[in-house]
Amino acid sequence: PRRGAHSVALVGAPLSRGQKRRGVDHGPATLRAAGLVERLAGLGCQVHDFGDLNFTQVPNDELYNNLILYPRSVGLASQMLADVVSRAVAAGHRCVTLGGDHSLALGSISGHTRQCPHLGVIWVDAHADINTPLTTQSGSLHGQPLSFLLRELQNKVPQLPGFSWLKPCLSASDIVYIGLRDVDPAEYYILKNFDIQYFSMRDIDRLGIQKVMERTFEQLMGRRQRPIHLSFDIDAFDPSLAPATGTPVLGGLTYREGMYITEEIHNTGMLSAVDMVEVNPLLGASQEAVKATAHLAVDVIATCFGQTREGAHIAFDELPTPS
Ligand code: NNH
Ligand code: MN
Ligand code: MN
Ligand code: MN
Repeated sequence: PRRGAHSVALVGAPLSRGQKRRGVDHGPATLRAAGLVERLAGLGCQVHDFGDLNFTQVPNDELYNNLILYPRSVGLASQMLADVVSRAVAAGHRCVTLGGDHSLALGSISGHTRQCPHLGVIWVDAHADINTPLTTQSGSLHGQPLSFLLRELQNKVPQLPGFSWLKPCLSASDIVYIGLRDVDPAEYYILKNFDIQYFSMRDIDRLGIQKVMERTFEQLMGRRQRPIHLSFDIDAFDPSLAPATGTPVLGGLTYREGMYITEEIHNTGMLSAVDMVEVNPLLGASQEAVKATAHLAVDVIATCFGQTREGAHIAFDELPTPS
């Protein structure tokens, strides 16, 4: 491979049972159609496309506790994804998971920690996704994945059907949020009570994105370098930029803030896995709206792997000489 090039595994995870809107299972196809593979290849990455996982709905997947939707289907899909992500990372690839809804982070982070037990998570999202099955108001598992992964919360989280394979693998100090602006009361209690580092949109307004990234790396890598798992919910962006998503919230990231976040993450050299989630091609007001959202998601991923705004990632080390 060329100097500085990355070996990138792509895993499509067309999971939609973690939320209620139709269409998010078409996310992987939409991101591929937006030219993801070609963009990564153009950056000099070696792309290993693992294709899309085949998630079958588990029959008789009844509500848990009269509220939680499709626990067995989400549990099984995440278990399958965990195995693939673990294998991809073990084979030496950076692993990109294409969602699908955000409940897939149960699988991608679990699988990643099997190979990298001390990784740090950067969770870019309008939402905190840390409700427990006992605090969720929606019943949707995409609003809950971090509660299952956090060691500190285990005595507050019931065992769901389909989740027996899952072991908590993160500590509160391993997570940094960026972009929050729609946090439920119980989630806010958890963030404060367990001292989880977060940078809300208000914090980005106050500090600027540069300080936010400095403090993010100080939190995660201040003591020692460690692999990074970036879990990127496209709804972190302002809905004017990313309209094709299930739960848009006003006042999100600008394009420049999004690119700065991923440029800085790439520059650490420690990025090991990425989730790109919640792109839903059935929810754009127009075909253009869907294309804009997908293209933005591809820009995020490409920037993670070396695309920059100031010049080429691959060094051009000699100018042609006239003969
Ligand atoms: N907090 C809400 C819930 O628990 C909304 C979660 N929706 C998301 N998360 N899109 O990223 O369901
Ligand atoms: Mn999310
Ligand atoms: Mn979200
Ligand atoms: Mn690089």
